[in-house]
Amino acid sequence: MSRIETVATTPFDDQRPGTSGLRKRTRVFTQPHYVENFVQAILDGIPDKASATLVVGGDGRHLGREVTQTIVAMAAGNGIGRVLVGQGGLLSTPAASCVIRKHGAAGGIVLSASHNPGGPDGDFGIKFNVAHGGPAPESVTEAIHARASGLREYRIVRDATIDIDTLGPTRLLDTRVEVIDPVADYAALMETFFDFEALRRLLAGGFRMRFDAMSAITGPYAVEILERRLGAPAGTVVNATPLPDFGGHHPDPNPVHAAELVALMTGPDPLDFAAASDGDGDRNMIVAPGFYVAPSDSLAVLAANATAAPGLANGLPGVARSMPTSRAVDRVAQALGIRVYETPTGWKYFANLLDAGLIGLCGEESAGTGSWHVREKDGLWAVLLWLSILAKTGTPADALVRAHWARFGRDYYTRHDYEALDTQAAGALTAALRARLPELPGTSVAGLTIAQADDFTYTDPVDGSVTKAQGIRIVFEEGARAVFRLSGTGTEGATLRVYLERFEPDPARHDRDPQEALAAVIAAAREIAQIETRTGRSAPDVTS
Ligand code: VG1
Ligand code: CO
Repeated sequence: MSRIETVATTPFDDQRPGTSGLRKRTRVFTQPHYVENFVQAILDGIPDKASATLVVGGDGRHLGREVTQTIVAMAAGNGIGRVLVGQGGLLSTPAASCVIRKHGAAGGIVLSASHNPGGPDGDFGIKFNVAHGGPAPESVTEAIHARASGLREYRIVRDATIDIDTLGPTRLLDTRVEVIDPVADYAALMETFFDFEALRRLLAGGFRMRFDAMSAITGPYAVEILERRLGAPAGTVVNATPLPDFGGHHPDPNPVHAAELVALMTGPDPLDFAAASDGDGDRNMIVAPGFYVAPSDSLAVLAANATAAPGLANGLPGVARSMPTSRAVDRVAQALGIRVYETPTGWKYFANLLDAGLIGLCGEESAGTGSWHVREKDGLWAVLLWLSILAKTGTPADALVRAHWARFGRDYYTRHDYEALDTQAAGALTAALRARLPELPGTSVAGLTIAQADDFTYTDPVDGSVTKAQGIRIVFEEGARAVFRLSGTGTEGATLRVYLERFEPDPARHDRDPQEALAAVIAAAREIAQIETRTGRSAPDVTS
């Protein structure tokens, strides 16, 4: 007989969620009580448990099935009224957001470390989303952290194994457990947002595309939507089966980790369009014939053409971008006469703006794009919006981007990541940079003149909350900018992200290699932050 057991435990000192949930090495999560402690801290924050619904699912990575079972057993142990579990423990991050909203859940737990590799030697993560479907705001993650830091016991139903592979409801003590189709609600939502008829016509008309699911969660979603509902030929979606170790790859859709797709598109016989998504399905990479479309440019192109989708047919009330995202979308907003909100990195800051109806589109330089339809970034949704625009305009993707640059100018953009740095050295680098901010304006570096230097503070226009120290901005007089911040999702040492951009209005100069076009900004950033002296690194580990 199943019964509720109260288990004594001691707190862990490292259960503070970062940019996107609690993300650690898999072997950190396999320590006895580690998962249970954090889950208890989440459940403790859910009010009216007996009438609450909790959503559970993840990207299919190693450990996901076991942790799904643990969460169901703990939800029952804590008297949660209803648990919706994605079949097989699967739910993409945007689908989890969709399910939470559609079924009026109190929240959802998403098991993913996003684009980080999976497996016993890879990473695992637990994210908590609140009732609006978006990532828990800082007030909630801080409360979870405080709770976890003092936790002495957790409640769990022992000897409970739920069949998470068979659709339908069962009971575990007083808790109703429903195993749901992970794709159905999401696919239905996409049918309401987009004109599937128009997309079907595009895909039936000889349009050639590829979607690389990178052996991660978007496979089943993309096969259902692109191939089954929209009629794209079988095989359009590649690496479509979610694997616990993502086939040994990094499920990160960028030109480094999706090199094959970029090679195909920049080779002699490119397709009309190619895209990829990350481990948990919230990021997107877009590749036009001949070139990779920088996420900041993609956001700007989508903003300029958003009305191609019925879900945005009334136009955008405003747009938002994370601070390090390039200012390309600002130029579109100015032309449209709408406002741009500049937020800290991380999707949680967009939810208030979306809830208040202030924006209809938002995005990040890290390949996240989204809208009001859920409260997460959404990889496949971005692909469908691109296809809607291509269908409506009849313009090839490469020509569309070039025409965009010709009209608005091009914001050359790149991000340099220095990974696995010594944590102290990275902290000292940013501290030294911060200390020098007042003296920088007016000085020249690598032929560029610094106009403004500050540390980004965000005041949420809806609830007035203030978030400080969100990235150091150096703005140059020459239309260029460098931003420095430390990653909040890494699992080894510190990662320094350096975001570099420069505006080029002249169409005759829109065909350059971004690294070359940005050479002066790159040199200036390296010098201002003393990157080589302080980290010992003469080049970034990842350039995207
Ligand atoms: C990174 C990105 C950020 C994104 C976050 C979660 O955070 O820079 O834009 O929102 O990952 O994305 P950081 O702190 O490492 O820079 V995902 O797809 O990992 O859920
Ligand atoms: Co992700």
